[in-house]
Formats: sequence, C-alpha cells, structure tokens
Amino acid sequence: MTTQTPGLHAVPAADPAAQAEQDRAGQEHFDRIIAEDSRVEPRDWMPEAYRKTLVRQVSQHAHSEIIGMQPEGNWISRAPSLKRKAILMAKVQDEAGHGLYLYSAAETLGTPRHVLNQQLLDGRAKYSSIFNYPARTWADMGAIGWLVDGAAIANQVPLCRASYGPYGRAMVRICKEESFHQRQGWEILYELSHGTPAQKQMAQDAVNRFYGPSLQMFGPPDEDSPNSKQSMAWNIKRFSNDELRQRFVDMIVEQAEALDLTLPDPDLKWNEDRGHYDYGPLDWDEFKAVVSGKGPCSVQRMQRRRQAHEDGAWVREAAAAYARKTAAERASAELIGA
Ligand code: FAQ
Repeated sequence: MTTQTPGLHAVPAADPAAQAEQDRAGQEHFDRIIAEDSRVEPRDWMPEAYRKTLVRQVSQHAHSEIIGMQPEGNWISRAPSLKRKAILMAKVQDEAGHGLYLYSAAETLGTPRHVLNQQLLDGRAKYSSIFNYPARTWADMGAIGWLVDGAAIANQVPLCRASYGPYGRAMVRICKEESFHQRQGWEILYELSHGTPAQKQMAQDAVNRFYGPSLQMFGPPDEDSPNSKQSMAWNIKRFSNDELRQRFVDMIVEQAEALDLTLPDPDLKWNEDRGHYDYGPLDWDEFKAVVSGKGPCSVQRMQRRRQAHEDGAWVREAAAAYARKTAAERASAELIGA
C-alpha cells in the first residue's frame, strides 16, 4: 500500500481496498479542481478518460503544427522578396516550436513523443483537415495567415484556460505567436488586394479556396461532435465547435470588407435577431473525406513527413551517441572523484 497526499497520483496500491480508497480520494480532489475552475497538474490524480482525451487532443494539435509547416515551407524559396522570405521562415519555425511545446505537454501525461510521432507516421493519428489542401500561389500565404491562423486563434484563445496546466500554459505562448502569424497574412492580402488587378484576383482566389476549409477547422457541427460535451464538462474546451465557428465568421466579415475582398458565401448576412451573421452550409462530406485521408494533398503530406523523419535519422543517432558519451564521462568523473 502507498501513502500519498490526497489527490496526488501515487504508485498503484497492492491491496484492492486501498487502491479503491486512493481512487476515491483522487476523484474527489479532481472533481473539486474542476468545480473551482482551477488547474490539474501532471502529478495530480486524474480519471483515465481525462488523460486519454487530453493526449488525443494535444497530440492531434502537435501533429497539425508539424504537418502545417509543409504548405508554407513550400513557398520559402519562392517568396517575392528577402523580407517576405525572412518573415515566412520565422513563421514556419514558430510552427515547429508549437509542435514541440505541445508534444512536451502531452509527455507530461505519460505518453512519450516518439510514441506519438510513430502514430503519426503510421497514419493512425489525425491532424487538422486544413493542411491537406494545396498552397498554389503566393496569395495563399496571405489566406493561410489571415484565415487559417485566424481560425486557429479563435479556437485556441479559450484553450489558454484549459483545465490541464501544461496545455493551457503552452497555449498562452502559442496564441501570442499566432497573432503575429495572422497579422502577416493580413498584410500580404492587403498589399495584393490593393495592387494590380491580377494581384487582387490572386488574393480573391486564395480567399475563395481557403474560406470553407478554414471554417471546418473548428470541427464537425455540435450534433456530430462526440467529444465536445465531456471536454466542456472537464473545462478543456470552453465553447462548442459551432459557437467558435460563429465567432470567427462574425469577425472575418468586417475584416474582409477592410481588405476589399469578398467571402464566397451568398448566404452570408447579418441576422438582427440572433446578433450574428448567418452563413451557408459547409461541405461536411468533403470534410469527412479529407479527415479520412482523401484530401487533395493527404498522401503527399504524409510521404513528405516520413521522408523528413528518415532524413533526420542521423541527427537522432548523433544526439543519442552524444548523450551516451557525456553520461559515460560523467560516470567516470564521479568514480575518480569518489
Ligand atoms: N481536422 O468531437 P470532435 C493551426 C476530429 S493548428 C481533422 O468535435 P474535439 C496552427 C476530432 O479530432 C490546427 N480532424 O473533436 C497553424 C475527432 O476525432 P477523434 C489544429 C478533426 O477534439 C496555422 C472527431 O473529428 N488545432 O492551425 C477536425 O472535441 C497555420 C470528432 O470531432 C487544434 O488542434 C479537423 N478540423 O474537437 C499551423 C486545436 N475537427 O479523435 C500551421 C486544438 C475535428 O475522436 C499553419 N483542438 N476532428 O477520432 C481542438 O480544439 C479540438 O480538438 C477540435 C475538435 C476543435 C479540433
């Protein structure tokens, strides 16, 4: 039997009665944290389903950041100026960083990064549907920044208050960086939409292609979202998928006007009674196809990720060899000192 501070995750007790008591105290402590809208930390007892849902959401988010580097990475060598290239490189590097913060947050829940990475490489893990669409023109860098990062911010700002401490804290930093990303996308589109007619057309075409998929980033409609209810009860998610989608639509309508671009939805109109913009139906069949690996770039994205993983094998081997060498040196220095 183990002794423990109530609520702390302890070594499993050998005696079933003691184990049951440990779980009861842990559950009580956990329920109190959630009721007080406080934070669960890695060493706290937590229900296995809470742990599992967090690993699922946080790792899917981490994978999204890593795969999400590809559409923009593709344009680094073709950016129209040195300044644009430097900004885009910084943005793509930020996305790698976001992936790392999130894998680290997931590790605090007990699943190592190499396990999560293997799930991605095996095609067993999901990542955001949006990254299975091609980035065809330079204007797509603008549309990705404005709409995709914009949707990411709308979705992720409430996650800064997620009940799991390491996740919420990681999201604070991520959201700050996403604001810069959105701003740079807006600026690319603004410049194009106030440029030549061909540039304006290129900006409009990019917005036309990214509008629907960016609204789908918020996930399926509430009635088809199996995880939302429980995640909201646990204070992981603070708003439902449709609530956040609506908030995003309300925000971008006026921004599109300021950009002098239109949104490709004939049903978009202000609804006085609801105090929100109505918008037309989204193509959920397309969403399901994309999520199940049949997006326009799904195969290409995974091939590129697997190739990058193989290409990085020598770095992992060198890092492991260095770690072994320094550990051996430390051990022999301790022996000599002893
Ligand atoms: N794509 O029951 P729900 C970014 C899955 S990062 C693919 O509603 P939940 C930064 C969902 O996983 C973008 N799959 O699920 C950037 C679940 O599958 P499962 C990523 C989706 O978790 C910008 C099933 O459908 N952001 O953009 C999608 O309660 C530019 C049922 O759905 C995050 O991950 C989708 N769009 O709500 C980087 C934010 N939507 O596991 C580079 C954190 C749903 O049951 C360039 N995550 N699914 O088999 C979340 O807020 C939530 O996980 C949701 C989904 C809202 C995405």
